[in-house]
Amino acid sequence: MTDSTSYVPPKVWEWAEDKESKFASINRPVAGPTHDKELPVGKHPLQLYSLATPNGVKVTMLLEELLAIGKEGAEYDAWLINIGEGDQFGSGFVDINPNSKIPALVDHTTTPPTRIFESAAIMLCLAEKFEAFVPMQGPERAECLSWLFWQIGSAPYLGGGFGHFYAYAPEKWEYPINRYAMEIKRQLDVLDRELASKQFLCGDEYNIADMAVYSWYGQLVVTGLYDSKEFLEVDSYTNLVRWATEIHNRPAVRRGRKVNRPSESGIAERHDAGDLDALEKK
Ligand SMILES: N[C@@H](CCC(=O)N[C@@H](CS)C(=O)NCC(=O)O)C(=O)O
Repeated sequence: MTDSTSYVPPKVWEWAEDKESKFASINRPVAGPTHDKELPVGKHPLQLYSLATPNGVKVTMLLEELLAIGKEGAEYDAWLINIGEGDQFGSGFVDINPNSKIPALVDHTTTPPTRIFESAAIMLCLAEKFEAFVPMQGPERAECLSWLFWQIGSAPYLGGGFGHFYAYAPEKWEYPINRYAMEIKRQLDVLDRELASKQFLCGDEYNIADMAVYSWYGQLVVTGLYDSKEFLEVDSYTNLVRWATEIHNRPAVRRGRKVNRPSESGIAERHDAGDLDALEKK
């Protein structure tokens, strides 16, 4: 075990602003807006404000899957919220998500428009609205919601825990890396055992639980989030890799991953199916 520092917590915690940290410009111990900024509104019924992180991609995957099966009401404008620049603290965004995290969606088919925040809430509301990718009743629905909520409870250990200490913290500390690597390998084993006998998490039908879990754990084993494929020996979870690869290669999933991704492999904003078609032709 590496040496720990001799840090003794003070009686009352104080915010020591760390200007060096990768997240210095966005980490703060209070909520609420930092500046006035209205959100843009496009022409479609659904307005998404997001970024192509695993939490953001879940929603664009679902929207692209809905469009792929002909649900025209799922047409959407996707606006970029650059969390590195602090866009999540603009007054308009805080109005639709007081928690200042992407993704957030506004459904303009209701009067007044309905705001939805938290990725799983957005997925469930959309799947129910379009009666697709969620079983509407019975044990199948219970199983789907169980895995959907499992993802929301588990992924902070992967991103905020393992990913933070393995990839982003200013130094490599053995204690937190061990603690979170152990938990992530346990979670990967949970999924691998479950997928040994099933095509998808809930059986034969692909649904929002697969999309949500894929966006974190599937991307981890296929593309290697945090450059950790070797460290976590992700290839040893063969059932998980088989399931993740199948989802990764779905056309709608490929499209969804590119939305709100300001880079050569993606588009910063999406206002029309043609925006993604043009990118695929490049
Ligand atoms: N439980 C939330 C988590 C959302 C979340 O953590 N979003 C991150 C990006 S992946 C974010 O917006 N971070 C900005 C910040 O923390 O200021 C969900 O599933 O929607």
